[in-house]
Amino acid sequence: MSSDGDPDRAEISHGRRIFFIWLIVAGIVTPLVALFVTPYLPPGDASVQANNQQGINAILLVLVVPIILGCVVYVFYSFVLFRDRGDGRPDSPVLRGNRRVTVWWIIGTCLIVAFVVPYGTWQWMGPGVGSGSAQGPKPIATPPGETLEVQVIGQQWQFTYRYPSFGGIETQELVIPEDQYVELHVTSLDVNHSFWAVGLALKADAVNGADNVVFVSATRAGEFKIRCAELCGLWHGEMYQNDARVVPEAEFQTWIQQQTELNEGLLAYLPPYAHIYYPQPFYRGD
Ligand SMILES: [Cu+2]
Repeated sequence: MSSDGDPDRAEISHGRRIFFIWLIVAGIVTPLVALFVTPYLPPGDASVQANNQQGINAILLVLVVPIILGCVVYVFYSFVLFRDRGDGRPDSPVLRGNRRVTVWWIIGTCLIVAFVVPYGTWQWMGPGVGSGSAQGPKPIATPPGETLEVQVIGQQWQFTYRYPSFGGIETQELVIPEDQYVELHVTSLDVNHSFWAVGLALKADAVNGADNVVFVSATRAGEFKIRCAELCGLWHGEMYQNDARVVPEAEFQTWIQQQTELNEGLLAYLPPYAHIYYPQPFYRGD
């Protein structure tokens, strides 16, 4: 019996051909993606955390490209060879209960998961200081050395910032020094907001009564954007700041000095610095 007449053999030879086509295509495309696409992945390299996340995105992309190509090669192969030729014959060998395919499928997915889980856990909890996501009030991954504490207060509909090491002053603008670990304590005065500085790879829920800590070390001076990433009411869309700044240490000292002077008359009206605030019930409807 020829291989055409034996469905098992036909299956195997199609499988081999698909495998070799995939091997060639993936062998060419994957290195090209790794070389020319991954350097341009978000969120860039404006902070240690952004750099870290870009590395994670690069690895995941390089992992997924051969998988996607496997699907694409299979589909195109089927379009060409398994189309209905109108001669009444079955259009392809039936693939049902194929142990070899099943076993390789299970081994392949297990290997990927066995790599991704420890890798992700390491990136999250390892000494590389997490990946820029918020960790609640007691962070597991903490950065090396001294940190500058800055509080982010979400409120309808803006973010304000307090600097406890400078008398707890409150500012409208977020300015942080470059090359220094900043410990952001994110909270809210009212509804849920989400503090999102995409360029620095930071995202933290701002929740009333909660102190959500996230660390960042900006690698170069420049401006970055802040958005509220949680629908928080009528003017949610207005909760953005296009010119939050990373500045050199000396410039930061000058700026914080100016802010301290601006705060002189204001400090008496501010509540003492705390990690959470509750709105006072000035009025409660009956
Ligand atoms: Cu908001």
